[in-house]
Amino acid sequence: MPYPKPTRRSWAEPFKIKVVEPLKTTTRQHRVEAIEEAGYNTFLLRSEDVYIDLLTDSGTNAMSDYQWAGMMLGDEAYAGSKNFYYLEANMQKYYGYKYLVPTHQGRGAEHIISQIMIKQGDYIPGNMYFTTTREHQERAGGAFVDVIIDDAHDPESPHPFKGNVDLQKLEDLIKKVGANKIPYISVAATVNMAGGQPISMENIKAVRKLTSSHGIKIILDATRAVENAYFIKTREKGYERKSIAAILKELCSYTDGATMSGKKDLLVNIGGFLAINDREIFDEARNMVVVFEGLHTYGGLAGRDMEAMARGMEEMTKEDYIRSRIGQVEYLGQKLIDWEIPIVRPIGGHAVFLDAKKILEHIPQDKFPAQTLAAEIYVDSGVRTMERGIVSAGRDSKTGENRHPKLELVRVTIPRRVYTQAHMDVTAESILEVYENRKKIRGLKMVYEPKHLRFFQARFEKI
Ligand code: PLI
Repeated sequence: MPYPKPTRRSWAEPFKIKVVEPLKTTTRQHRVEAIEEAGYNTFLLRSEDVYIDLLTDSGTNAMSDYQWAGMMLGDEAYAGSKNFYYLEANMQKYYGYKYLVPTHQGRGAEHIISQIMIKQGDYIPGNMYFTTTREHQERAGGAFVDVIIDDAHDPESPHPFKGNVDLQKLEDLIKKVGANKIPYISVAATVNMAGGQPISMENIKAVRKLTSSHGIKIILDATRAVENAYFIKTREKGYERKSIAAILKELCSYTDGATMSGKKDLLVNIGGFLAINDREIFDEARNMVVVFEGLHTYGGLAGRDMEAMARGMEEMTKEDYIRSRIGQVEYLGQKLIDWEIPIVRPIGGHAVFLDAKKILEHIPQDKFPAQTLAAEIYVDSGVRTMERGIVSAGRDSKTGENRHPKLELVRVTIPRRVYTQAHMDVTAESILEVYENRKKIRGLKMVYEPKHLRFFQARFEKI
């Protein structure tokens, strides 16, 4: 069949490929055995057995020649590495916070800020939970309270800013428990578990106003804040002509500090940081990092890793980069929408989220529809995705009961600058194949459940 003429001009990735890593293809029988051996958990597969790896966008980025060149300039001094000072300067330039504490990755920063700011019996409101963030809040004695808008829990709501905080829910919590029991609100940009959905500038400004009047701090989870800035630019009135860099800095300016997983926006394979404006919190954090991560000028990282992060900050804010980054996710998502496969709408920043509840509506949530769907996609094509539903939500820390999140999703996550449009086509076609045979799919039962962050290591068997 001849290709139809295009209705619009195409754009392409703003880079060309200099080094390649061969992919391994496997037979269906090999994959049937591999997933069984992995306990139907895609986290337990060997990467060697995976064809296209869309498990996560965390640490899976392709670095640029500019970043690799910087790796050779690693100053591996134990103390006062020059790469630290460069990273600090770029953090101040692009994020605008005063003080920097490097950590080995995002959860290192979450651990430190939680231990410093949270007391036993405190409440930490947030725009939906993230797995590691909530774990550290609970370990410090706090209780997470979800204050995201209701639209975020509805995969079909077309709200352009499903990451927004519901100000009424936040105000109600402050009234109920008192501002002195709320050390900070944890605001994520974008919201991973909601489907990579952004928060609007108008909303974060309103959160700032409300929290300031009660003396409550805002800690931003800036992991994908650049992607959030892109959505503000393309969706929010008044920001169309502002640069991504200016939007990012404005977003951060309404907050008191940030935890950061450099493994996403910063286009590297490892690294993170805590950034903060308050001098006392900084002094405590700088002291604590020595105990848990490493000296305050490396925080568990090699000098070369800090250099790569600093250079990544310069690349992440480039307009053509971020447009192609989100454009690739959109390309995959739009294909699935055109084929009427249920996904979270609008399409997110870092991933397409399949609505497993709807796709496998014959499988009840306690038989793990999203876990099942991810395993089926792997068997079909070797494409690796991950569960974001009842397994990820875990158990209530007080009652020990399973949490039943409204969203039961499979995340098809796109690493930055790694795969081509053809890989997206192969992925979409595999998802279509599984979707068309969905009635034959049966659920799973959990046969091993780890105590913490169970989704990483839980094991399942076919029913
Ligand atoms: O994986 P870390 O420790 O560098 O970062 C933890 C972390 C914090 N916040 C958010 C929003 C994340 O997405 C996050 C890590 N995300 C992973 C690993 C993911 O696959 O999405």
